[in-house]
Amino acid sequence: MGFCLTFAAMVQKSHPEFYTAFTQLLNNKDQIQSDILITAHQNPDGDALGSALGLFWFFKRLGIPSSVMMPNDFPRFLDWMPGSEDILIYDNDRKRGDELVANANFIFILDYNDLSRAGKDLCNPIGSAKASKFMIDHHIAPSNCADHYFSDPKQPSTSQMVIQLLMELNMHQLLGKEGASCLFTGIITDTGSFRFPLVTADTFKLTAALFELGIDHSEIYEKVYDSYDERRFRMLGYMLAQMEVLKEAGVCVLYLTKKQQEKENLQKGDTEGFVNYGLNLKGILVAAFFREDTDNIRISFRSKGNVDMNTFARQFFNGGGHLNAAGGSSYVSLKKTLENFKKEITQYMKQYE
Ligand SMILES: [Mn+2]
Repeated sequence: MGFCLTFAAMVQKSHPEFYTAFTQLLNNKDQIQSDILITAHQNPDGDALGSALGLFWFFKRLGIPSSVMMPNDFPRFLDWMPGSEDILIYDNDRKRGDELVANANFIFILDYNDLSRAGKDLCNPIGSAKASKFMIDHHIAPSNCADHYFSDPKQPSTSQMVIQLLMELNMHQLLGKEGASCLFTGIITDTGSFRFPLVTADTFKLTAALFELGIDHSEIYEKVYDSYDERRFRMLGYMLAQMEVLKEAGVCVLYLTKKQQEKENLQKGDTEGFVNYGLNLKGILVAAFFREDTDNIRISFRSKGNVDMNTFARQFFNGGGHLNAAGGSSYVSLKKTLENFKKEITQYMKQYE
């Protein structure tokens, strides 16, 4: 294909079953009767939206009808993404959503590894759907919920996996500027703009291909990162002013109370990325952000180096994720949750001393 990735794990070699099934789908495109349904995880982020819309533009230019559906709404700083205006939000139109799931012959499961991540209401319809399911995902330990797997936790984003797959097929040109812009957004948001450890030479080679498709990277960065509204900026102020630092353990504790969020009329997605500020402090290996919700506390964990937040989140906070980025939840008060966290993390960090 005139293009050489550094790893031996080309999709065709590493996931031959998926590659064959995907190729067959494309070869038989004229027989596809109903929209291919493209889904991603609840509380969709840049990679969920980016990978889904990237695939959508590819199918569109190939003449395959497809629909993108998200379990719930996505943050406003992503609403410029080409195609985002046509995304069906399951929470807003369940009837249409159920129809799409029931009628689909193919469902794509993007950026999630277990149907529960599609939310408690959407996971059952997808699970019992007759469609053949294709998973493209980079989370650890996928559950047995798809028919075809392209699952690789060494990949820094699902969007990178999509561009890799299409390049191997030498069909990535079909993405156009629109699809390429979506995939670029997924790559930068999931890699902290190319700084996280899973980024490799391949990330840059595949990103170069997106540049060749005409993306305006500066404009995309501005849209994604210089997009705070006043509400979000003030919220950040509250959070930073009340942060706690456990110097010895190298941990930064961030939180927002429900009251504070209500005062600024916080919207879903307004705190996206807040947890990362904790890692900007010198000497900090772990940042944790606690957001008090109506009936639980939503938690994000970030870490540096080999500090394993996936295991920590699983063990203590009903969650999981990646080594350096995980999430969880707590069902006791914020005060008690913070106390529990400080106690457990202080103990947990001793293994890294
Ligand atoms: Mn992702």
